[in-house]
Amino acid sequence: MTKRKKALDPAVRVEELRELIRRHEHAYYVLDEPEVSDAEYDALFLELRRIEDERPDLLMTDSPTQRVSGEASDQFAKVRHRSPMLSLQNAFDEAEIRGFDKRVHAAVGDKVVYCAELKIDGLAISLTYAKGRLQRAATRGDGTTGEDVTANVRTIRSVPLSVTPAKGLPDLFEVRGEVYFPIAGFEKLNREMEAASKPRFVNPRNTAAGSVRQIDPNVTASRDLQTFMYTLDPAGPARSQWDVLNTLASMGFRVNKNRRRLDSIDAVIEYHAEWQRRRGELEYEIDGMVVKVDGFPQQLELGFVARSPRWAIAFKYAPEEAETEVEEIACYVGRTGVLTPVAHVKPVVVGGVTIRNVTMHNEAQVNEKGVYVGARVIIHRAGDVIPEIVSVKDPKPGWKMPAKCPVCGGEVVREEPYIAHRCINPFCGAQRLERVRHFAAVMDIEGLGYATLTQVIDRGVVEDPSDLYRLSKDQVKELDGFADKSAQNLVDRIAASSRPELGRFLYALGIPQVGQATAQLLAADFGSIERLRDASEDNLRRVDGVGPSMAHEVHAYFAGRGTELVKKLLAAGVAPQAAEAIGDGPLTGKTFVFTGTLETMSRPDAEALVRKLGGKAAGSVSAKTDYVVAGLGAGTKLEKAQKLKVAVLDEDQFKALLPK
Ligand code: 0OX
Repeated sequence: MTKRKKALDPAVRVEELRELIRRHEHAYYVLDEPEVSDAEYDALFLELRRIEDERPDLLMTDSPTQRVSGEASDQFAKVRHRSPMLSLQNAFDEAEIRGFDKRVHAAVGDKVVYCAELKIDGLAISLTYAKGRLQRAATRGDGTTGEDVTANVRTIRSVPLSVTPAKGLPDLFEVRGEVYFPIAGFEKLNREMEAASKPRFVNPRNTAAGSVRQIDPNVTASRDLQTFMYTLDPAGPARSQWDVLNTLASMGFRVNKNRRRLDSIDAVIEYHAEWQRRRGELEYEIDGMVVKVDGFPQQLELGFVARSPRWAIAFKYAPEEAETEVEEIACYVGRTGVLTPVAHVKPVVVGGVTIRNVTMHNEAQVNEKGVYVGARVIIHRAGDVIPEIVSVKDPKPGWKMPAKCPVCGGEVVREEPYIAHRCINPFCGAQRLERVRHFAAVMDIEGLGYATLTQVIDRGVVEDPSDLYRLSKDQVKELDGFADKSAQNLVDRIAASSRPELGRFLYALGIPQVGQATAQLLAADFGSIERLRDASEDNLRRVDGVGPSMAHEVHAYFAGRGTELVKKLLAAGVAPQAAEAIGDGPLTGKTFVFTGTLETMSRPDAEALVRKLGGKAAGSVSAKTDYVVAGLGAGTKLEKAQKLKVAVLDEDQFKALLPK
């Protein structure tokens, strides 16, 4: 029956299809809640395009098929904004935001409600609608005059090409907001650039701006840009900023859901701090919070200074990117002898922290980025993430790892197929120091930092971790920074660590490729250090979660230096406690992987809990994983879980699985 209707009345069917497609695009791109599968959507789209091809008379510019038009102007026309696009004053700390609040109260009296929005680090755009149709999209430009980027902005799927204006809006109205590049899309684009040996894009903001100013709208369309809208002019039925946001959402614009109406500056400060902590969860970058006096009557009373409203302020977060200069590229030697290049840079504040050193992975990475001494570089650091050089002003490849170990002068080799360069001298002082430091850190021996370890190693009193247990109070007392009591305390703390759980002990040994999770698996499976030491490679390989190369490394470790070290540790009184065999419990048979930071417990504690309850805690996500528990800042493991369709739990859902 539908078929006949289609055939008989294309004009009706075209409208029906457009309506359906618009609804699905809104659900998908604006609400993030698709109602139909991609295939169903594609079928509708194709049907519409076929009819329009056959009946050009039915074609309309606001049809969903018309996001990319064939034509592109090679220059953007200048357009004058109907009213200037405002800029915002900034507050960089609590004192400044309190100053803003004081000024607001002084002008409008006691009762003020603020509308707090995340400040999207994108580029501002203006959309003009005439009789409900998108007529023009323009960049901010200098605030008075921008560029006409209509052809490009039309390709952004969350920008409605036509809308039903809210009651009370005139024929012509304007919507303003932000265009941004979602972080995942940005990273994907950079992976594609790298694969094509092209330079990476520096950051999502610049890339979004570049994408909107493309000559060819097809390029813009391929970039999957997104939007959040926040201004409606005139405001129609709205009486406050809060109303504006709701009105925009009801007309089909994409509006950020992370917004709040707050009745005190203390609440604003708290909300700002909350998003400073949580900013890593977002799929876009924010550089602060925009705090707006909510009510229009009060906004009117406050008015403007120059181009900035006195009723709004950007309450900023510390910038996450900064430019500086590379002064030296040094190499650090780790406990397995791997050399890691570190760029020493002119100190610069990024994300609120002073950065002096930026670690790179290996020689290949230094050269892919083109880092050299004297290079101007952009450094990025977000939240707790390790700082990284994201781009180099005038990149030059050609940096080389030293041929000799910078610490012991030993030979440096690169063993194919590994990318890393290693110092192969087992007596290298740096490796020794790092091995002992790793052991002390894993065994939780407080007060054994680099300063103390360097001294005991330089004096030759400590050669390997077992020597720690032979240190006397008198030997420690001789070291810088120790007196009688503190020396005794350190000796006591070392002695107190001598009955470690087997898994912790294995991890502390520093066996190549054996991280915390693998160490626990091995401990649970073999139950004693002796059984593990004597295990064959085949026997190791059969442990769930231990791959062939790991099994090889463990076996090689005990065939080499490992057995001797373990013997010395046992002789020095260290007695690893047999791990509790994985027993029965509420989590028996379930494998968990933790990623990101949990709020109420540490990751090792959460893993220990899983094991105690009969489950397994693994280090990486595979088809065998039952649950991925995602904390704050969860990254690639979460992506992998989604790809493999593994159940993802947040911290509360994880805790709900535990016995009360
Ligand atoms: C943003 C953002 C920028 C409009 C009128 C005064 C301030 N980057 O997310 N600007 C505004 O508001 C302007 N709100 C925002 N959320």
